[in-house]
Amino acid sequence: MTATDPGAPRRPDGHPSPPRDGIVLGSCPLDCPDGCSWLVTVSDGRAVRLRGNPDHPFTRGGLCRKVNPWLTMAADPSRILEPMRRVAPKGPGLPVAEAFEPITWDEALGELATRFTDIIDRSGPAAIWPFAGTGNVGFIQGGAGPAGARLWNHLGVSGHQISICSVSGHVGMSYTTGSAAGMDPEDVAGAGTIVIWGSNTLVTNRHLWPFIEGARADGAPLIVIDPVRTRTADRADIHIQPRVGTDGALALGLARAMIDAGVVDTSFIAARTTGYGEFDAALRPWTPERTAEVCGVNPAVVSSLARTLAGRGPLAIKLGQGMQRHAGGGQTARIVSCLPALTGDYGRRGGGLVYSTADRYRFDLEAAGGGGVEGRPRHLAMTNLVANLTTLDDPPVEALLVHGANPVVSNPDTDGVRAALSRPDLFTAVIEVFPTETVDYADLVLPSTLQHEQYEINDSFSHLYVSLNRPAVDPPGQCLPHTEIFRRLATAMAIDEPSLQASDLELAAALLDTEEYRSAGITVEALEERGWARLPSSPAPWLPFADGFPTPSGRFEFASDRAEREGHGRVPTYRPPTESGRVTAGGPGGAERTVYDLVAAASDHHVNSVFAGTEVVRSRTGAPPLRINPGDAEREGLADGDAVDVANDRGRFRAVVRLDDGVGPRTVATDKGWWGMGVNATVREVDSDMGRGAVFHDNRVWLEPASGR
Ligand SMILES: Nc1nc2c(c(=O)[nH]1)N[C@H]1C(S)=C(S)[C@@H](COP(=O)(O)OP(=O)(O)OC[C@H]3O[C@@H](n4cnc5c(=O)[nH]c(N)nc54)[C@H](O)[C@@H]3O)O[C@H]1N2
Ligand SMILES: Nc1nc2c(c(=O)[nH]1)N[C@H]1C(S)=C(S)[C@@H](COP(=O)(O)OP(=O)(O)OC[C@H]3O[C@@H](n4cnc5c(=O)[nH]c(N)nc54)[C@H](O)[C@@H]3O)O[C@H]1N2
Ligand code: SF4
Ligand SMILES: [Mo]
Repeated sequence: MTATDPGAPRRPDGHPSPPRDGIVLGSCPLDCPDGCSWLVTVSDGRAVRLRGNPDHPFTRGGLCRKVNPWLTMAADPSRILEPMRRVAPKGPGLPVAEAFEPITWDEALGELATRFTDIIDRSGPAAIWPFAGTGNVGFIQGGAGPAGARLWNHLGVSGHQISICSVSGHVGMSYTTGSAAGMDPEDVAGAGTIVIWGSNTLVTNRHLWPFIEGARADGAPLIVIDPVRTRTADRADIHIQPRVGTDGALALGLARAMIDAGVVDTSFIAARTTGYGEFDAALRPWTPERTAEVCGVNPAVVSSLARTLAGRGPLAIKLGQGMQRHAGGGQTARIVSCLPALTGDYGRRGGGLVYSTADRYRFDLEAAGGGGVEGRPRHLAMTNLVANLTTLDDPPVEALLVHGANPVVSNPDTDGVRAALSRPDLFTAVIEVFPTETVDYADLVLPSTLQHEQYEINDSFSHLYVSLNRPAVDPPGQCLPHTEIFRRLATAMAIDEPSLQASDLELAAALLDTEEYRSAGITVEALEERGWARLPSSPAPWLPFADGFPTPSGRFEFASDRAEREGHGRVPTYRPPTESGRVTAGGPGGAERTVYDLVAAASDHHVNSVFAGTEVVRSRTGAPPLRINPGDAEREGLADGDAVDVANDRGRFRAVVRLDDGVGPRTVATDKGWWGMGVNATVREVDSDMGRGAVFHDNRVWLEPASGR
């Protein structure tokens, strides 16, 4: 690999300029479990090729169709290349060139500094809300890590909780196993039976697939539980299609059926778990018949699936993020996590649960972020954007600094988000790469670098390696990395605090400055050389619960005192979807209309809304689809290719009908992340049961032929 020349010219962010020719090691920063390691080929100072790292044990060479055209998308003609100030009213409709005027960095940061200083003097720092999303989940530039954290801690602004993705499942599992990291995903290759539960793994976690196929080659059956026959479900040996949001009931029914069939591991249960008797008692009402009725499946399916799960060990369950985006999402994850405890597979290699390995990384976030967030005046959840902007006082939010987030597309309640961002007394600065629908509401736009132009440390939530990404090329136009924007903002605010000027390398070194990383020799220098390293917290073979569970009792907790104290019951319980029972809704003119469960999950073409407005993606995607089963379409008088308005009493969006017999009855499916679609206009801004997660797939809609408007 090409080494950095210490005498090379410096970039605006203080890094030595990258070599003009060679191969530079990096990593994908997107919010995708796979956390790929990549190689950028640089020729004459230009990035000419991006490919997966063949030496990385999880990436194994290929990237994915979303990211393969990265370099072309990064050079899209719509890329924002200079700071801009609004000159037209906020809202959609105007091209960037008419809505904004270009300004210099000094002008932009001068204006931002004046605004922040005035707000702090008038209302206190809590009136400023740094709103970070998952556009880049790295630990230096990304929302997940300390981008800006030193400045925010110094100022004491409102804290920000990234609650939009997977928090409900994390909290749910914290009551049973004590950790969302249930096994090494690579060990799925040794599983005896595999369940993919509410995840479109082939599309959303494709680098796990070879490990799944490895187990299948040795005879492991693959069961997929999803209300939609996705590409992943299509490859399964058994596909179970429960009603949307009823997985908690299904898991309780399966648990009871396993116990009744006498196929549970009684010695594991006695030696390693607590609260089994209470759990068993709570399961009694969940007969196969009742379970089947709630979930809309055949009772025989429940009994036979229970036997299959306990049949050929060890049992590995890949739990999707999608299935916890429901009112009862936390409880569902909690219940499903009980199944490998019943089969005694948490102690066995190849068994357990795959959800997220993120908490194995154990970076020193406090050192890198200049302290913890405890000192912040309040903590605002990303998923409560509308409520936080419209109901908070003492003080109200007066300024938003958005980065790596696109709330007009990604947050629930699109109409509410638009109205809240239009508040005349709200100042909004957006650090972006592209002119998103959120940029339509920005007062100031600051141009950001992309991963191959910046320095970054990355984790993954599906493997156990840390990655370091070196800048391969200089930034285009006037784009700057987040870190440099925050350093310059501190200077513009006349804050004389040396730690706010720390370089990216110093921030990286601070993250890795723990006993665990030091003693394993994992330093910035070592990572710059190789690009990635196995986590010292989890050396292979990694059996997370071999020495006990990180719960208060040290055992797997079927019953939990802490869950009871925190209002979630001692034993897991089923919480039905928010809108269950609503089979018709009042349409226009008071007419009763059939309602459908709407699932808007990952698209094959983009990760959330990142790059979704580029020419490459637009040329591949056409119009947003609404997939519906032919029987339901016929009843609605809809044919393939018809435009349809999808609506409920919260909002509406337009899509094109795609007949798909893999979509269950009274269910419709589309994708998240489309630009200009507005699917989340129909989603409620309401907290799930645990961790303030969103309820994207807990949503009922009716259909109207688009010609009706
Ligand atoms: N290609 C691509 N990959 C991605 C992403 C992307 O946008 N595009 N996004 C990334 C991100 S941010 C995340 S968090 C992950 C998420 O990836 P996944 O964990 O796969 O989650 P989703 O895509 O939300 O939904 C997965 C599946 O859950 C199903 N589902 C919905 N409701 C229910 C239910 O009630 N029960 C059951 N059993 N299934 C249900 C949907 O039909 C869908 O097939 O993927 C990441 N990877
Ligand atoms: N209906 C429905 N809605 C969903 C979901 C669902 O399943 N269904 N899933 C939810 C999930 S799992 C998630 S994680 C959220 C994601 O929601 P958000 O956190 O809002 O993430 P994105 O929509 O991907 O927007 C990220 C923005 O970051 C920008 N960006 C990318 N890289 C960089 C960078 O390096 N620097 C800067 N400054 N900007 C960058 C992109 O251009 C993009 O506009 O969406 C949620 N929304
Ligand atoms: S989006 Fe996921 S699969 Fe694609 S390159 Fe990035 S980490 Fe790998
Ligand atoms: Mo996510």
